Amino acid sequence: MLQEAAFTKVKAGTSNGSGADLLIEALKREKVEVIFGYPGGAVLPIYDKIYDCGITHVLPRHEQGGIHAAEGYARISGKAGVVIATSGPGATNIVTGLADAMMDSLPLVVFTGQVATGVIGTDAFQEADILGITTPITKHNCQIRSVEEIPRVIKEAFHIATTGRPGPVLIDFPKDIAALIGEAPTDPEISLPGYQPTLEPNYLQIRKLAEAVSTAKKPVILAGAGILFAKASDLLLEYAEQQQLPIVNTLLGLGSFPADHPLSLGMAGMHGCYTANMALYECDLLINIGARFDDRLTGNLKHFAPKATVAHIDIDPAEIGKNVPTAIPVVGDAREALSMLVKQDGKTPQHSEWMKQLESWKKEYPYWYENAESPLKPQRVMEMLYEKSNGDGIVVTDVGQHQMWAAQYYPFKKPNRWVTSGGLGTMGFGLPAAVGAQLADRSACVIAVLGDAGFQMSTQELAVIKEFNLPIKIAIFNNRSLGMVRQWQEIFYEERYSHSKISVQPNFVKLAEAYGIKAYEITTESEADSILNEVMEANEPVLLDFRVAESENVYPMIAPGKGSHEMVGVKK
Ligand SMILES: Cc1ncc(C[n+]2csc(CCOP(=O)(O)OP(=O)(O)O)c2C)c(N)n1
Repeated sequence: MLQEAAFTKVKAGTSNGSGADLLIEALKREKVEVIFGYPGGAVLPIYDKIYDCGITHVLPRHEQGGIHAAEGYARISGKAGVVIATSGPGATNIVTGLADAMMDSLPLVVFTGQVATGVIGTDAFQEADILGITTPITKHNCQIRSVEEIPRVIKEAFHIATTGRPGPVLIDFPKDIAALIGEAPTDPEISLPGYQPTLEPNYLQIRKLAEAVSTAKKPVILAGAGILFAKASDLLLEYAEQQQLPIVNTLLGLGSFPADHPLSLGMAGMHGCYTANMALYECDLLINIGARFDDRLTGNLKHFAPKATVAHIDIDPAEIGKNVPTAIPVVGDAREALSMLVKQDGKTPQHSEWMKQLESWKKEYPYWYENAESPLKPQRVMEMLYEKSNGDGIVVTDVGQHQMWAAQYYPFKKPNRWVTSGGLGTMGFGLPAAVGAQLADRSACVIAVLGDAGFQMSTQELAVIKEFNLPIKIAIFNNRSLGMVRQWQEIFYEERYSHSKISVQPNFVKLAEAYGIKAYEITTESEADSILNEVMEANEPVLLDFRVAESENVYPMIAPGKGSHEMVGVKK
């Protein structure tokens, strides 16, 4: 029931206050520690309550930076990232981040301000139909219609964002409802009959899979980010060791299995390693756990895993059979599935020939490059970042060649040390995502690996890094070009470098210094060595402008339209 007079006779189990009060209360109930938000007219009633609410508020310098920071926070903390943006341009500025989070299954709860209910639909000042705009790129979205429903809608939003296959949820908040006084249940029941993710897999399907494993001669597990969301890395290790199953990782699944384990074959896909791609091509049983058979992983589907019986464990039934015909579908949570699999009896596979083959590929065809003192090789820089951070950093990347070198040359031994924009491939993601990652884990050594072009899409977030003294090591792989585009133009467009070389670039060292951040330009390996020794442990942000070779390409590579066995640039 709406009422104008506040704080009169509050019934047990109910709260009384403005819509904005109830929003803050609900966030506290969800134990939200940080809000990434940007104020404006439509969210002023909410910002008035944020002023002294006690929750850390981070003001990005662009709303897109705020939502990417929330994604980095969600990826590392395992909790939902919370974003607030005002109506109209504030809301439309977060659209890319929503699409990014949707593609990479990141849990976000996003609040947008909306014009007052009385003027919705009149093209009022700063009105945008954000529900219409974001319907295909959110897991769920809705508009608040009354004060009473606020606690329930917010509770549902956190539930939907973080359970099943995680994803972004958007709540549109009209300004008048944020200001209106009302009464609502403090901890309402939620009932979502249309949303009941299946967690426990069907036992018969698990039996079928266990039997397929016991008779396989060339089995392989493809481990995706679903393992990380399900916090199932320990069980993956136990199962892989029990059955002696080799593991291939997707880009987003890196870290779900220790890269230095003898059963690890490394990353597959367009720039994955020879062994992982060949294992997918030659295997007779492919067990996909929590990956979505993305085209950058599979290459041409006609040639993908042509000899394999495919099993696919996924919490999202829509993923199973979407791209690859699947003989053994298993719908459920990866942790539940693995805990059932480790308990199955049955012979372990007799596959010593296969294991020998994989071992010899690993030895013969590792990632490779030709080093030089100058110009500095980007692969060497990545190796040095690995060495100087003892392989224990959180690596956050932007999108492009540097992203692939980071995936290749920073072998993750633990889960949740890797933040990258995989599905959408969003330039401008890296720097703000590093902000969120560092806020999620204050003591970690966070390394932001960025291209010079992607860095320029979100440089304004240097201000946040300085403001919170986040000790992020910002490593720019500066090749004075849109490197990945340049590489494709070199290989597929007869070296016609159409708008991929950057002729005007700011001095990144001076730019960082303008924000009060220490910075170094680095041109040789020995310079890199001494500066990294000096700054890696620093308890303050540092920007490193690595002047890397301009025409270095990422290899191996599966060209578009080719199968995973048709890599070029493999070590001879
Ligand atoms: C927002 C956005 N625009 C365009 C692209 C297409 N794109 C992919 S990689 C790339 C070049 C990136 O250059 P840089 O940031 O310098 O990284 P590098 O490849 O040189 O390591 C471009 C333009 C994209 N992924 N995202």
